[in-house]
Amino acid sequence: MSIEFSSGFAQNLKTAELRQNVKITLTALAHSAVEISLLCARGPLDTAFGALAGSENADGDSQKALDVLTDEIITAALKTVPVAYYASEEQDDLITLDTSKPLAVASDPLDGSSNIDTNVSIGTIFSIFEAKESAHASFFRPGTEQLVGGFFVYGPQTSLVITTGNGTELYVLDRADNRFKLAIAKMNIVEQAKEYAINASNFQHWTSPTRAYIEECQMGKNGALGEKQNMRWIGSLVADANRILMRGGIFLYPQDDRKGYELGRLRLLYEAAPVAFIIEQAGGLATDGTNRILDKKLETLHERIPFVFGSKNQVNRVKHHHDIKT
Ligand code: AFP
Repeated sequence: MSIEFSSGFAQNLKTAELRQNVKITLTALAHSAVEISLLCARGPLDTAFGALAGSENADGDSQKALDVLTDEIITAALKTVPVAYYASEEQDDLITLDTSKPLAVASDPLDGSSNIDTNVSIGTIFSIFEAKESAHASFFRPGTEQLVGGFFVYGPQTSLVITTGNGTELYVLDRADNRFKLAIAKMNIVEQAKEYAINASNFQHWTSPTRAYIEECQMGKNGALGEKQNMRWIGSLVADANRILMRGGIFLYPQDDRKGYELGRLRLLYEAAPVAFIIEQAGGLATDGTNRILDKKLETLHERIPFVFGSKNQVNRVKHHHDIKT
């Protein structure tokens, strides 16, 4: 298994040594992704599939057996590469692997896992930083300091969407020779599309700027947007993000007044920050409704953040509704 990196891949990273360490780490993650994709593809043929692990992760979500298994697969892979620290959605605390190594990796090993039984696309999200003097210092920093943001999608295609801050690339696993091959060298999100994604069942809990924007979408050609807007909600961040990268649109998981959702649902370190990096590098925007996600410094390991991303004009329209509210 290997990744056929593009000739320009990671050229913006400061040294050849750093580029090499990043490539080695990505290749190990890609090995894990192939293994995870095979587990997902076996579906209910595998007894562990979709079963509850009987535990909760640090965020209080119930863990599926596959959540735990994928975390073990990734931890084992990271032990073999130049990674000092690992932060996982599935672990309460940071994991120290080898303090002499130069990188730190954060990951949601199986995002969208509550969809496992339904056979829709799910994925692994990750972020790579340069390691600092401690595990804490390596992750408690703004997303602008990421070296790499990426996610694997386990769907009809097993793919890798990735950025090192030099544009966003798409690689697809060619199972004929077990290699991730470059499919799109420069992903480009259109500035305006006619699609929006939100879990509309939370309508009664939203703040007024979110309601105002979604009402505009629902009004279609009779509202301020002047055109019919289509809605999509997969409930799997990687799948919704992948669609927006391919054909534009907007994704919102805003804060709402349900207990525990005061900052939305998605986690900053291993969901919002890497996806925001990818989206910006593809020409889109990623905010918490108003402020740029990548400028937000991590304050608690599993903290959440309201997350709005996608086509520039649409994300700016959401900001407009927040600005006029304040
Ligand atoms: P799971 O990993 O528990 O399935 O959560 C998926 C997720 O974090 C993200 O991938 C989705 O966008 C979001 O939750 C869906 O949340 P709702 O179920 O509240 O719509």
